[in-house]
Order: sequence, then structure tokens, then C-alpha cells
Amino acid sequence: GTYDGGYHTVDAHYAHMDQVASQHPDLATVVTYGQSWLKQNGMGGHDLKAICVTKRQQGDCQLNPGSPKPRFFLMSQIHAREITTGEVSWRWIDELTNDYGKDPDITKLMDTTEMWVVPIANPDGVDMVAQGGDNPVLQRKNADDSDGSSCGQGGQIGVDLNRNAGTHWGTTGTSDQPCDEVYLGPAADSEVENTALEGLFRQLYPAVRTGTGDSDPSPADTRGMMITLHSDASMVLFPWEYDSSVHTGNDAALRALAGQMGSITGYQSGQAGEILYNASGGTDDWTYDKLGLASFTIEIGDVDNRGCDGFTPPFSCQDSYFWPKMKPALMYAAQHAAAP
Ligand code: 0X9
Ligand code: ZN
Repeated sequence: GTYDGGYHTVDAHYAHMDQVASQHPDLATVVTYGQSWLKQNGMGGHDLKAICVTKRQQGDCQLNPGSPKPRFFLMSQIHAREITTGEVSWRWIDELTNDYGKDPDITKLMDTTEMWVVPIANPDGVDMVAQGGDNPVLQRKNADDSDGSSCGQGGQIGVDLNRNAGTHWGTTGTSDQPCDEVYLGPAADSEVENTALEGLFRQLYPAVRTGTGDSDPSPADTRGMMITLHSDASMVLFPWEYDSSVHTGNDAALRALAGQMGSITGYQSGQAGEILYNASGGTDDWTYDKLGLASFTIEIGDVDNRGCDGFTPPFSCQDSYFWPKMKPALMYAAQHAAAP
């Protein structure tokens, strides 16, 4: 189903992924990588699902880190209310599968690279958003209320999954109050949505980094890139996001790639603390820290003042504005997944 003028529910996203895979069995494979908090606790909820999109040859789209093709990983809606981001993933999946064999750039990309997509990283949260219908509920976090079951007016249950990852956990930009929007959770990686995602990352990418990061000069894994989509600040961000006074050992390469995506989109680029705020425990710091991936947060926004700002812009903005801008940025990124 849809809500608020056309935005897709979790069930609609999952049906879309299954439909693409059955229509293009040589181009798309759906993988279940875990269960949401509500599902694990027998209260409804959802499986956690990814789709691997590539012109499949032997060995492709398998859950092992030895894939012959480089992997470009795109995820969205880890913050449930950032509903533009899931729509961008939807269109990315369609573009890759519909234009294979028609558009030479897509064909080349599909022949050489695996595109992994998790359109809905936080399905329980997205259900809450969609239940508001034409007035979406602005739920950011997941549905884990075990730390504070009633938050009252102005509060919001759940853990901020983008503060919960086990990398410099709890050092900056977090709250330990369960009803706050940036509640970091009771422990690093306490949330199943994150541990399942991290398990998927570990199955897809070899761990090439050893230490904990900070001053580790080893190069980013040249076989992978991860982009997590957020909204709506019009920025391209890269690690370290927990503290912009610390640069990664790959600062020049990450900064150059982010700058390119910034010029394609018109967005600012930098470490979070340079242009937004420091915040620890995010997905991008985790995939850089643990796996050495070239990792980015893209904050989709209305940088051109097209009447498309906020978390719930008019649905027509998706096709008229966001997708035409994001497509070339994602193409550029995916084409550089092999050699960031
Ligand atoms: O605060 C966030 O999690 C992101 N901004 S949002 O308005 N979408 O909530 C920015 C995240 C940047 N990355 C990390 N801090 N790891
Ligand atoms: Zn966000």
C-alpha cells in the first residue's frame, strides 16, 4: 500500500523487491538477513531484507566476502521518518533492472559490480510512520521500548539506530534518555536491526582493517563502498563522524569522493562535525572502522528550494526532483566502488 500521496509502506517495498527478482531472475536476488525487534519479540514486525542487483554470473550475490565483483551497498530509512530515502532506493533498484541492456552505463555497471540495497533498514519504525496515513508519524527510532515503554507527549519510544552502532559508542551527540530522539540504547549494538545489518556487512566484505580506527593508516578496502541515505540537510558526509578533529587514514580519498558527489548534487560535503554536528555510533563510522569501506551519509534535501524540504515532502518531489538529482550521484559512487 501507499500513504501520504504515494509513499510506499514496508509491505509495498518488500513486494516490489520480490516482484523485481521474479521478473528479472538473472538480475536480482532477495536476501533475508534478520528480523526486526517487534518480530523477534512476537509482536508483528518484519523480516529485514536486502536485494542484490547485478548481471549475475557464477559466484555473484552470495553471502561470502570472496565475491569476484566489487560491492556497492546502498541503504535507507534507518531513520524511519526520512521517507524520501526509501523512495530513492526503490528507483535505484528499478533503474538498474529496467535499463540493463538498454543504457550502456547501467549495463557496464551491472556487468562489473554488485549493487546491494537495503531500502528499509528500520521497518518497525516505518510502520509507525505509515500508520499516520496522510499525516505521517515522525518516528525516527526503532520500536524497542524495553527501556521506557511510555514516553508521553513530545517523547518518542525506541533507540536511535544511528547512535547505537559499536564504534566510539556514546562519545558524542547522543542522549541516555530513552525518550529522546538521539537515545543511544542500553549498550553498543544492543539493537537487532543493527546486529543483523552488521552481520550482513561482515558476510559481504572482508575485514581488512585491524585496529579500532583513529589513526590506522591502512587504506580503505578497495572492494567496497557503503552509502546510507538520510534527509534533509543537503550534505554528503564521511567519517570520522564522531569527531571531526580526527581524520581517517583515507581522508583525502573520502573527501575527494564526497566532494564529487557534492558537486553532482549541489550539496555541501565534509565530516559531520565540520558542517553539521559530531555524532557517534552511526552506520558509516562502523563500516569504515570495522571493514574499511569507503563510507558516506548522503543527507537528501531541498537545496534548490523546490518546495521539497522536510521529512515528508509532496510525493511528486520524488520523481520530479530527488530522483533526477540522486541518480547521477549514485551512478558516480557505484562506478567508484571498486577503487575508492
Ligand atoms: O544525526 C544523524 O544521525 C544524521 N542526521 S539526521 O538529521 N538524518 O538525523 C547525520 C548522521 C551523520 N553520520 C554520523 N553521525 N555517523
Ligand atoms: Zn537521518
